[in-house]
Amino acid sequence: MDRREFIQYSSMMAGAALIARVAPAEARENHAKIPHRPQPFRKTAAPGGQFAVVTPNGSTLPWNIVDGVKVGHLIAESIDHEFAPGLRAQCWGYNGSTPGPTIEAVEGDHLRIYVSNRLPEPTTVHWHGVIVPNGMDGVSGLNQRPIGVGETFMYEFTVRYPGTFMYHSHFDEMTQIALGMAGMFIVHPRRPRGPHVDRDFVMMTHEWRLNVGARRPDSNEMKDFNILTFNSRSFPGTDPLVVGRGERIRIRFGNLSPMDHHPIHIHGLSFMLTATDGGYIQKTAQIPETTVLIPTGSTRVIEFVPEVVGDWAMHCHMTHHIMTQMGHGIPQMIGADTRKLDQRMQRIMPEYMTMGTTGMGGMGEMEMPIPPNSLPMRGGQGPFSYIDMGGMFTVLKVRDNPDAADPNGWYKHPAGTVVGPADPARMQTDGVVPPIQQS
Ligand SMILES: [Cu+2]
Repeated sequence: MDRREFIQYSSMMAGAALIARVAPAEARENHAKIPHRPQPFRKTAAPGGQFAVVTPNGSTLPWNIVDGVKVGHLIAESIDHEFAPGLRAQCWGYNGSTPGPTIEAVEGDHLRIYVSNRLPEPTTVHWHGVIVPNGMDGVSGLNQRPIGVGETFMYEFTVRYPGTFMYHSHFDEMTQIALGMAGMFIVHPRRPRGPHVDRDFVMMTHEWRLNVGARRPDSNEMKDFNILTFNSRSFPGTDPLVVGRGERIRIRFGNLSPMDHHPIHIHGLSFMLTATDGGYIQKTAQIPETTVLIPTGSTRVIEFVPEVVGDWAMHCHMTHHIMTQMGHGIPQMIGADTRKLDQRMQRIMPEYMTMGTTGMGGMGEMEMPIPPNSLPMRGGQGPFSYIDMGGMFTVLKVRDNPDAADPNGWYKHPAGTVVGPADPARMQTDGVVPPIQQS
């Protein structure tokens, strides 16, 4: 870091220390408890007792049945979207949300989907992975003329194959997808395949660039994304997934991020990769994993039976994808000797202390003031202390009685099952000598 940047950084931190002293209450407000909405009660949605999919933080497109045809209506429009409490932006989506409502159908259904365009520019909808007549595929210029501002087009097709698909704009893709014009498209098989699944979740991953203070994500960004989301929500704004021990759980991931793939890791279990947007994987070819890579423009379906109750982390394993806005572009300070600087600064600001010299842990929870409409660098409050992950992070809550469980509640550990400071007497018995602390 050059001298000018260093002074800039230090004064930013100094300013932070100063304001933190003045307004701790407001700062705390930004880390307020997140009200998690309960997941809708499971209902069967397809033949063979197949349960409806649940889109955490999202919804499912309602159908009108007209002469045996499932009729739906997507409205492409600008929306005021909340990524997490404290951060809103003007995004584009469908029917008031991003991702748009999950489309859920059954193999063989005949669908008629109206698309109305309330955006300031044309649009189309492409049914990603769904095999449709060529003129219904939605690629602007290639398969249709774009849907003009204020127009409504009618897509109509039969869903011939079951699977986990997506839908998204195929006009001005870079802008419209980056602003949130995407959704999941699930087709249940007419006859259930494989073991019966008790809960079926839909999680769309996405990435955004939202400059601090801006009201609209920057759709021109190519590589430096600072809001990472499951179903367009960033932790601590993500709903947890509440499941039962011994139940068979399916999670269908999709990725329409502009540029990045997301390796999604789940703690406390291993799962099988059972399908992609190209179809089902033969049982003998399924792969056991604890992390599944969701390439952009793809879906990946996993199934598992959790054996161990508890609160298990589920997150993208790219460490910059579990950070939020304020965690980027900060100079490396670890090991810097700032005593002289601190002394000088303290003459004018007695509380001044340069931060980050021992690492960045806990910085998300410090009562540093953050600009209005922004997220701290990471994290949210956990049952023990601050959770140092934000962004593409949520919690899989495995319970013995999931339907009665409080989605806001944390797992209550049986006595003696939580790690803590070692007993010196036991250490001595075990021959463990504590290292001398370096200062
Ligand atoms: Cu990621």
